[in-house]
Amino acid sequence: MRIYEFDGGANPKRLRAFLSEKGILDNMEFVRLDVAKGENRQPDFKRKNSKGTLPVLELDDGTIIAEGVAICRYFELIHPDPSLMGRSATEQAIVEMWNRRIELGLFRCIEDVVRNTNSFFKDIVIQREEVAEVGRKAAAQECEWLDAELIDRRYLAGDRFSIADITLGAAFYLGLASVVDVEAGYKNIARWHDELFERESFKLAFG
Ligand SMILES: N[C@@H](CCC(=O)N[C@@H](CS)C(=O)NCC(=O)O)C(=O)O
Repeated sequence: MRIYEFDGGANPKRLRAFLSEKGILDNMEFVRLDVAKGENRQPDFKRKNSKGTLPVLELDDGTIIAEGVAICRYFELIHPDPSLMGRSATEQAIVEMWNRRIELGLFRCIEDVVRNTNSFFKDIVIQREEVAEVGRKAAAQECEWLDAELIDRRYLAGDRFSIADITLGAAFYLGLASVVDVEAGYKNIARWHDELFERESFKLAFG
C-alpha cells in the first residue's frame, strides 16, 4: 500500500502522527506530490482522487481512500491497538464528537486564516482578508470554549489519548499559536499543548 502526501500539509501530518502512534509509520510507502507545482491537480492524480486533496491511501488492489479521517478509520480497523478512535459504541461516539468539534471548529478557523494570508496559497485559492479576519475571531471564540472544557481533562475525549488530540496537534502545526496567543490567554490549552508535544508522534509529525 502507498500513501500520497504533501510535505508540509497539516492533513498528511495528522495521518503521519496517527500511524506513528499505531507503530506502523515505517511500514508505509510514501509518495510526495508538489502542491506548489500543482502535481495533485494533474489528470493522473485526479483519476485517483478527483478532489486533488492529500493524503490519499492506495491499497495493493488499487482501491483509493481519500480524506484523512477515513484513512485513519481504515488503519484503526486493521491495527486496533492502541485504540485511537474508541472501542465501545460510547467511546467511539465520544471520540468522533471531539474529533469533529476540533476539525470543523478550530482547525477550520486556522485553515481559513492560513489559506487567505499565506503567500504559498496565492496562486492556489482566491485570498480574501475578510475571511481571514472572521477565522481569527472565530478561533479566539473556539479557544475560549475549549479552554473551559479542558479544565479537568487531560485529553480531549476524556482520560484516553485519541485522534481528536492529533487533530488539535495538527491545528497547532498549521499555526494556531500564531493566530491566537494560547500561552497568554488559555492556560488549559497551553498545558495540553506542553504535555502532548512531548509525545514522539507529535515531535515526528508536527515538530
Ligand atoms: N478534508 C480533507 C482535506 C485535505 C486537504 O485539504 N489537504 C491539503 C493539504 S493539507 C491539500 O491537499 N491541499 C492541496 C489542494 O487543495 O490543492 C482531508 O481531511 O483529507
